[in-house]
Amino acid sequence: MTVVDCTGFAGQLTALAARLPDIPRRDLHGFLERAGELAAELPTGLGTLLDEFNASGNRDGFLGLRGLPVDAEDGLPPTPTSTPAPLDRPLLRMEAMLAIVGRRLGLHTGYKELRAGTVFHDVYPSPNAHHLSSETSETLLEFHTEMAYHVLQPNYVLLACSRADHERRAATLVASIRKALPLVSEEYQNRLWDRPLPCRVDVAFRGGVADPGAIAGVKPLYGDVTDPFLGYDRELLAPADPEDVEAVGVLSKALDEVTEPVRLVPGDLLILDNFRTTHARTPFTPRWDGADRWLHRVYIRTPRGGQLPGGERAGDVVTFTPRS
Ligand SMILES: O=C(O)CCC(=O)C(=O)O
Ligand SMILES: [Fe+2]
Repeated sequence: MTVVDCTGFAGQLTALAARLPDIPRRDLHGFLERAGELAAELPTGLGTLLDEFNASGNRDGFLGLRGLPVDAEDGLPPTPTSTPAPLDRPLLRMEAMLAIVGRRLGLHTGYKELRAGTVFHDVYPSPNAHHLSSETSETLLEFHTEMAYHVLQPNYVLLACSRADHERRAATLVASIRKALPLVSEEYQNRLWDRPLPCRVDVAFRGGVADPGAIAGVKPLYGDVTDPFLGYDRELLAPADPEDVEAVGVLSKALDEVTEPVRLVPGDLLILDNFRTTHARTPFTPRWDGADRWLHRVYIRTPRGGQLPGGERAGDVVTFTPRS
């Protein structure tokens, strides 16, 4: 598993974070521009790791950073119960890490229809969450490639942890196509190759319609034949042709077989290669006591896969066009 101990960098990272504006949401473009400057000053060992991951990825499809500077439990506000965060909320340390690490990789992106187009998301359990929502807790959040159905799909999903669940039971599951592909026979690979399958979209992108159905087309495998990209969503992908159903079933099983669990603890930052993996989260039990699991999330776009057509800045908000 690709988890890197960053405790040795904590002093330098704390010093970098201190040079960021204290109220990130007041001028988010300015905040992320500053983060971009600081990203160039990351300790060489860490900066190089990020650059290498960005250039070629790895077999696991993720990079975990452990031991980053995090707010102490007694200095942390209660876990949120609503979204988006107030505009005047002071910068948290894990948000600072998402800003700087994210800028080393690419451009933070807001999605207009999702969480009011905000860029920094709080991920926390919510009672009665929709079963497809990151706010679920006692049910499994099934495998999904984030916004696989969106033309401007993010290249990376970054999750940073301020609080774990009380029992430290929740695991973020990651399945990598580089590991799963050899388990899929050539016949099924060919079936899934460059073939857009009907795909539903998440609730935020349904335009207020309860169920618009499969309005997108998602290719499970595409890109470079020897090192393909993956688009896989266990809930939303809706193949209709029996041969497609069978091939998706084989891919699905292969992904299960190579799944790696990551239990995020405070000070962890997980970088998911969203073009080569699918991710999930196992159940946990919230106590609704203000100290429930609390992650921070950002989406990063890079030039890979044509995700930056031109002229973008970190912090831009994009609108939905389904893949077809
Ligand atoms: O809670 C987690 O570990 C992951 C949730 C998730 O899939 C997300 O926030 O995108
Ligand atoms: Fe997700």
